[in-house]
Amino acid sequence: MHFLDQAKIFVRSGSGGPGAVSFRREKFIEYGGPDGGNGGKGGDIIFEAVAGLNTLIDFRYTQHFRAPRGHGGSGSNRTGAGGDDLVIKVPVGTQVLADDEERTLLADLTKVGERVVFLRGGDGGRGNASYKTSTNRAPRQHGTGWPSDEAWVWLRLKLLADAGLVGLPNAGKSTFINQVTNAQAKVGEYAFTTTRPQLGVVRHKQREFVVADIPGLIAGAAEGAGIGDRFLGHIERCQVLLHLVDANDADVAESYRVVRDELENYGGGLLDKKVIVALNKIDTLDEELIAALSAELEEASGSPVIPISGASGVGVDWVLDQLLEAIGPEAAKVSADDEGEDAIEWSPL
Ligand SMILES: Nc1nc2c(ncn2[C@@H]2O[C@H](COP(=O)(O)OP(=O)(O)OP(=O)(O)O)[C@@H](O)[C@H]2O)c(=O)[nH]1
Ligand SMILES: [Mg+2]
Repeated sequence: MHFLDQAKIFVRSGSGGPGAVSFRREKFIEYGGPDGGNGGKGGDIIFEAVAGLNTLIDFRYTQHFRAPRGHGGSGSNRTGAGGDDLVIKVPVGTQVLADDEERTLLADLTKVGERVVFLRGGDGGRGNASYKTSTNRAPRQHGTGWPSDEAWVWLRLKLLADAGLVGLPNAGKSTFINQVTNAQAKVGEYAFTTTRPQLGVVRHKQREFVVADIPGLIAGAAEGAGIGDRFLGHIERCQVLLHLVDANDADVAESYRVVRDELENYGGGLLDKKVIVALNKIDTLDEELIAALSAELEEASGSPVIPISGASGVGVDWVLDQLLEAIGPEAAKVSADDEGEDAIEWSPL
């Protein structure tokens, strides 16, 4: 199975229909004038962000999108019918990028219902009637219609999560998301159990926010080591990061720094985000060690450290409080009778 978070597609707007060459011929009217109508406009290519889509999987099966051309004009000054616009529905959080070296950002669809006219259809050509002048009363001239526009583009989906989980492989990220949401992320005692991002919705204190679990980071991830850093794009828009450090690591300060270094190498403002640091798996330690390791980690990170156990749930509410505070008013309110948890299924395929 492949994780599909980007797709390359071809789009082409419709060309304009040709203008008509036609002359009016009626019984008893001696000289009919030119009456060729204009061609219709070709269809636009429009991207629309819609709710209920979480992947770009559909674009694996359909890669070519062509809007219909405009119809030709006809006699009696009839304008040709326009080609229908082709609306391409994409998940919220989809970006449209040029197929060039820089992957120039061409469109960014961040809200449900947002529409971008990406390629305009060609205008219809003029019919011969519109070329009539005082000196040329019977023009045979007409426009052939404006050409269509086409492009290969990349679609890239960035998950829109409020909080992102980061840490080394095995830090307990997936266990944590399973504890606080009803996402069913795979947990394993080996590195890189998680190979694709997973979203879960947290409901806490009658508020709701989305957490993203991503694959673990290791030194050199920015250069492609491990699963690399390509999933970090998914947390670029998070309000806050939750950085989990496994208390059983040989050097928790070093574990912390390795991940911070990769965030820095990746860039994208990840290092400047609010971060909540938690010492995880404290169910395996005694009080004294927890205090000592927390102090070490506090010194390394320069921020308060919350000791937790994602597996047993100890300290988890405290973390959620902090996340909620960091996210602020963005976290939607839910009514009391709507308590319960949902997972947004990120289906890979
Ligand atoms: N004792 C204890 N073990 C934990 C805790 N959280 C996770 N584990 C174990 O640590 C291992 C790794 O957990 P995962 O949740 O898969 O870790 P991850 O950070 O998602 O790992 P990757 O997806 O590989 O990056 C598993 O064997 C878990 O059972 C915890 O709070 N306490
Ligand atoms: Mg995992």
